[in-house]
Amino acid sequence: NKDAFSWEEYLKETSSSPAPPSCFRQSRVPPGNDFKMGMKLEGHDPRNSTSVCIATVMGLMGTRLRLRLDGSDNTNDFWRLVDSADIQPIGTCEKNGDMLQPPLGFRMNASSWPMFLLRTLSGAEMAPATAFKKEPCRPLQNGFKPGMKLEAVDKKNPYLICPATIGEVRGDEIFVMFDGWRGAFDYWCKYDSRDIFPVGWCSVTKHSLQPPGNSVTLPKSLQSPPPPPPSSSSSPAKPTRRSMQSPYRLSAPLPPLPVRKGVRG
Ligand code: MLY
Repeated sequence: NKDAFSWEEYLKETSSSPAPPSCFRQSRVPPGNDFKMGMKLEGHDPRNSTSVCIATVMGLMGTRLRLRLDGSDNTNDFWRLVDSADIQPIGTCEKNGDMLQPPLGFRMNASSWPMFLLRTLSGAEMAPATAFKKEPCRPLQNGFKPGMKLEAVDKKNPYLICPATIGEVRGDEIFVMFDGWRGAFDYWCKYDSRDIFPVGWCSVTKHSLQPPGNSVTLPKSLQSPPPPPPSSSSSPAKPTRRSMQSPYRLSAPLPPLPVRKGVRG
């Protein structure tokens, strides 16, 4: 398919290089995805990470699972890798002497949780222990350099993985910039984030890869600098409105956009 995005051509076109696979906290050989639709497992509530809840597999893509917490609504689905430390087989929690918790926003009265749990688990298809893969070790140090290309989860649309570029490196943090989106989706994260992948990951794991957006990447002289990385000294405050805006807002009107060869409508 000649219209499909090709890293090989794109790297040439942008005279750039991929970040070496050793930079990522991902297995060199991606794990297989042995989960099936509807299987149940235990997972940390993304909105309340100390509590372990029952989750159901609502979708599968590449090495990722689309999960929904049982007793929650359908608007808070989230994605996890099959080798994520956030998920485990049903029974793990109890084996550790802990109790399964209702998800944040449990749609029933809290008093109905024990019965809900019983009904949810009886007759459920539980994901087998063999489907859960060991989380890879973190690389010993941050090996990323500005300009390196990668594939990254769009945190605002987490079902999407997109071509991206390292914009800046500061200590353990990297600034991930989404190619062709003028900064609107960029974010800081740790170098060992599970949401970033080496070039070619999607193709190897059969995950869809979004093509770059069709906004031109501004020359450095027209960009405002990325916001500072979240400081580790300050309390983990919830993001402010300002920090959720694009860090690449322009102070001057945009020059006319040259159109890249082979751009999609
Ligand atoms: N249509 C949505 C989704 C944009 C996705 C951007 N990602 C791929 C970086 C929008 O335009 O907001």
